[in-house]
Amino acid sequence: MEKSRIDLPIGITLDRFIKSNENQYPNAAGELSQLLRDIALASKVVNREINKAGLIDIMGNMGQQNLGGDEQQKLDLLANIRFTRALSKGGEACGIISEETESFIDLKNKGKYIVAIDPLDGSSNIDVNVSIGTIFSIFKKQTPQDQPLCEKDFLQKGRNQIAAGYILYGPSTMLVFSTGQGVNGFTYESALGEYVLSHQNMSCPENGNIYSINDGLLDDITQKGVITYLDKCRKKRLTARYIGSLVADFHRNLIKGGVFLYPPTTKLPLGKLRLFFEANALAFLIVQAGGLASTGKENILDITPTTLHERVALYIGSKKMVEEIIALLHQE
Ligand code: AHM
Ligand code: MG
Repeated sequence: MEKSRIDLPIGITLDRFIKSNENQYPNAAGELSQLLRDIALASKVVNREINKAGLIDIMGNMGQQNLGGDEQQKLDLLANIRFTRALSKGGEACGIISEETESFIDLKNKGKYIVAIDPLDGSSNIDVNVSIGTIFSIFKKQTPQDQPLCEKDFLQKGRNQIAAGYILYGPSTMLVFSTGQGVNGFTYESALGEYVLSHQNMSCPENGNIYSINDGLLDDITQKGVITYLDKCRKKRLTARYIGSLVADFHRNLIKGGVFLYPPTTKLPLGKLRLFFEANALAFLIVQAGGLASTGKENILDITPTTLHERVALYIGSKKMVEEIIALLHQE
């Protein structure tokens, strides 16, 4: 059954929004609502830590690398601890997999959801006071509840997501999420300690003026169609905008219209971004907002992952722009 969009007034708190949403479903036990509240709570703690990062000695990297080979920053690790702890104590998720850890964690409770999370994305921007983000996906455990949690519970298509969202730690902090009934954005009002609905039923313009790619990759891009697309963008005098924090680049393009590209390169032949921690959640959101997300060959939401940390090429944003990239890649 197609879910109807939630239409609640600007200014309503996240808590009331979640409650009203839940009331539409008489049989809802409130577990997903509680899970979303747990994520929101952890994000407030992370937000506080990010805000004071310049003042105390938690900046800088740890000198160790995570699984993907990226240097782990101290705040990445702190954020990972905060979210894991909140979900573990909350009890609604039975398992969590984070970009920062090799395997999943069995939270050893009766929760029916599993969470995939990138606790702090945009690591190269952490030390320089530029926007960063948290990205999360919520799925249902696939195997029967009484069976121990296993990898199969996590290796699900993005289309199976029950909810997904991100937190953008920018000039203001925002939580943007969807439970499959449109996308809503909440701005954090720190004086009240509350997220407040500020962006109702967000929709991504069908076409846009912005293209976002790391220009330094140009000579390493392995798909001719992408080079052709970028030439066309320049000829059309589109605007190039690239922050290097996926959540921030995505958020801007969602609102203004645009496309984000991270193609396969000679160095990273599968692309850089992780299906499970970055691409899936944003694909779920963009589709809910009327946009599209693709590897160029396949809809992101249709990919069945074979490993937890697998990477994908990512073209995401305004529908017509992504369709044009797909068409050019098909001509190769
Ligand atoms: P991270 O998970 O180590 O933070 O890497 C992901 C980030 C994204 O936020 C961003 O879109 C991309 O990496 C930028 O990569 P690059 O520096 O290669 O342009
Ligand atoms: Mg990341």
